[in-house]
Amino acid sequence: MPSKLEALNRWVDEVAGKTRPDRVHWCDGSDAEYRSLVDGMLKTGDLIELNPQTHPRCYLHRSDPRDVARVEKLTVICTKNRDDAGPNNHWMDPAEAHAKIDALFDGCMQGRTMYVIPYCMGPIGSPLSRCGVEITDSPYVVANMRIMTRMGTAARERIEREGSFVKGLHSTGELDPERRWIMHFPEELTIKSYGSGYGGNALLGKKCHALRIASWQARSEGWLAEHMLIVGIENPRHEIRYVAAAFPSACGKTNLAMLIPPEGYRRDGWKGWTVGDDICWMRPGRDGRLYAINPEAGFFGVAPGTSAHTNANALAMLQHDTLFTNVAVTADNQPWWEGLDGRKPVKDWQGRDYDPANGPAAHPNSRFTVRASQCPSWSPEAENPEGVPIDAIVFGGRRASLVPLVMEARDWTHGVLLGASMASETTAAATGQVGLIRRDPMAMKPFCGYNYGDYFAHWLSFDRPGAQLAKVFHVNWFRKGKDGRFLWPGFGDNLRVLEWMLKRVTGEADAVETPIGRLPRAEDINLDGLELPDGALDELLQVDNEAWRAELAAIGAYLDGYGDRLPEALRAEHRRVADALDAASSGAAPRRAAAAAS
Ligand code: OXD
Ligand code: MN
Repeated sequence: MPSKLEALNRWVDEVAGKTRPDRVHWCDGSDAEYRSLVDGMLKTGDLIELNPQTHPRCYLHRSDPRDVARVEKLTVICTKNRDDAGPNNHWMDPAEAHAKIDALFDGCMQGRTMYVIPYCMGPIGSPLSRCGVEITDSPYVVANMRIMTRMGTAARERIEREGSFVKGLHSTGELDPERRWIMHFPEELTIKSYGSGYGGNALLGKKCHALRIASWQARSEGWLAEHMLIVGIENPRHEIRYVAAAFPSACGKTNLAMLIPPEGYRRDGWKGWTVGDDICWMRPGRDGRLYAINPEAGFFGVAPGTSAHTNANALAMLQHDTLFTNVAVTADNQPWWEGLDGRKPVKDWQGRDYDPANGPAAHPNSRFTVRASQCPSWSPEAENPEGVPIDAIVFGGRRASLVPLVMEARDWTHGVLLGASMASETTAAATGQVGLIRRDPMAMKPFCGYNYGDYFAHWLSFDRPGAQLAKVFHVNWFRKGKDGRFLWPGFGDNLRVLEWMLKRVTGEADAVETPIGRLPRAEDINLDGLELPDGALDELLQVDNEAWRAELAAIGAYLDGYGDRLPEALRAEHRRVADALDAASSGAAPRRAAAAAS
């Protein structure tokens, strides 16, 4: 038998009986296996070799044009009790869901190979890691899983020792959008996905396991599974402090995770260390601090906008051993996307001769898959089985107006409210209209595997005796001026804001109390070497009480949607902020005159 774990063999047999593949292949995760998968896909045309001189061992995959992003409307959480999934999720009764999707799986792997992928999310030896097995008929999925997770023999052996694993069953089916589902059964630690080969729908270790199922597991086991990057910031004293930051999809998590300090900072000895760019699992350690691991081993990043200017670390890591999906190519067969450089592509993402009349050359959600260790700023601490201690938690959204550059929560409960109040403009990472404002608490709207009301209560529960919790902040890199241009340069210059936050952590910086949180004064942000338009920083740090009263009313209405499941402590915190805004509006305490906070 391929595995020593009877339950695993039984499940594999059962799936093979239903899907009827021609062959079953147990993945060992070896280089030779990866090479033979790639060779096979080069033969079938699933992969196209890119220029081997400029990009050795890099390949392009062109997906079905109807299969280019996560499909939230077909992503469902199947719990016995509908309220356990909550109004934040699409829900289906588990029995009905199994019946619907099992009918699609019936015989779907005939003529194909069925791959069994044992994988571990997180370092193999870490107590924070969790394992799963994905069964798929897509060699593209196997190759991506090899980059994104610790997969193969070592993961299988850990699963055999532990005796339990998350079950993920995937088939690309016919890639017909009308026959597509991404289903989660958290009570059974099971995922079933049919009809899509796109990363977020098909690499089941990522969004499906490491966020939707893991958030459920985390709640019952006392930890947090979050849509957050993890970055270490080293200061000139060689102290490294770790920040976990939640932003919705395609809002710059990868860039912040790979931050390159502005020149003056670099000269002074500042450095960024990348631990993770998308997912963070954290739990309190013995000293009461939160310790985090990145459960992934690779990056599945958005290509457009990545350049030597915006993310030189990413560009460096993409020069070899990378899978590209839906990018364009140049005349000499190099990968290309909008924002990369001034060259002209010759073929667009669908393989057509490039014609600007057809839209962007690279799909706006085109991606790269690359091993994390290829990143020049990769932190050796990412392999630490104990995780890294988190000093600051940052929430952020894409907001053209209202929301200041940065604010600090007065305490944990206020921090949970800041996270629960997050809203952002939608992006190309999911199908649907781009640029609409939607509420996206903790950037988990598409990923929280249970009722948000219970999730907020779970977050609040970390504030208990002995806890040494991180400070919580909210940022907005995307605020625009009246001329429609971004007021803040973003990218490496975000370190200027992180510096203030980390100095708040160590008690080396001041803040001003406002009804919505603590803000720096303009002079608290180091602008050395940065030309900002006159008045831009003042505008970025402005708090418009009247507009915020309207925002608080909208937040209150949104939170009310969680009814009885919304924790009373969060309701009370919302009332406290709303009252403070009312008092400030009636002229009691103009913000600039307020006392400095501790
Ligand atoms: C991602 C996403 O791919 O959030 O990380 O969509
Ligand atoms: Mn993401």
